[in-house]
Amino acid sequence: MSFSLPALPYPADALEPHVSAETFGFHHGKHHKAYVDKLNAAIAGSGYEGRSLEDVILASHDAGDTAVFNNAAQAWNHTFLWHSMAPGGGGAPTGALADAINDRFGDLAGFREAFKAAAMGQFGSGWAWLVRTGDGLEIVSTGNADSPLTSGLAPILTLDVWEHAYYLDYQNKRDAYIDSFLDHLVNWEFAASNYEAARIAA
Ligand code: MN3
Repeated sequence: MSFSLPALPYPADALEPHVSAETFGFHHGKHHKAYVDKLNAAIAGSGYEGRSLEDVILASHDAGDTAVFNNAAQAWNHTFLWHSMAPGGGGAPTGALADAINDRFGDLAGFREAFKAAAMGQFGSGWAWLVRTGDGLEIVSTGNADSPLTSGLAPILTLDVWEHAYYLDYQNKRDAYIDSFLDHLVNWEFAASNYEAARIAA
């Protein structure tokens, strides 16, 4: 049994003009697909076959199997990214997640500033994340394929800051891409469900 490329949770043009269908054609149809295909090739006939994607990420990280880890983590990160965005997204969180954001960052503007700083500050390729720690929220960035899962952190929300995520729509303007994500795309319902699941697990 092998991993398959999940469908986007919305049509490829649903996030226009903030993320174009052309970007999704490459980012989902080529990049994400390549991570899944390379992962399947790398684990064929190995002890990783038949395990969950999360298990493969953690086990390959522990074992130092870089090719398996990089493709497994990138497969997971991209699926999480698609769900971190939604048509008509942005706006403000509600409920327990909103309370936790206010506790940690003062207010939504404080969260926005800290998230943007992490996404801008990631040198080269990587990811910005809102994560649940043992007792609260934190913003972290990871390089290349790296995942908060290997640090025992529960992802709540992510943004891909590899150039392939934004170059067609924003060229070198990573700051404008991050602003679009925060203003128009964040899927706060997805974030709230991840926060609640992590709260129960903690
Ligand atoms: Mn990407």
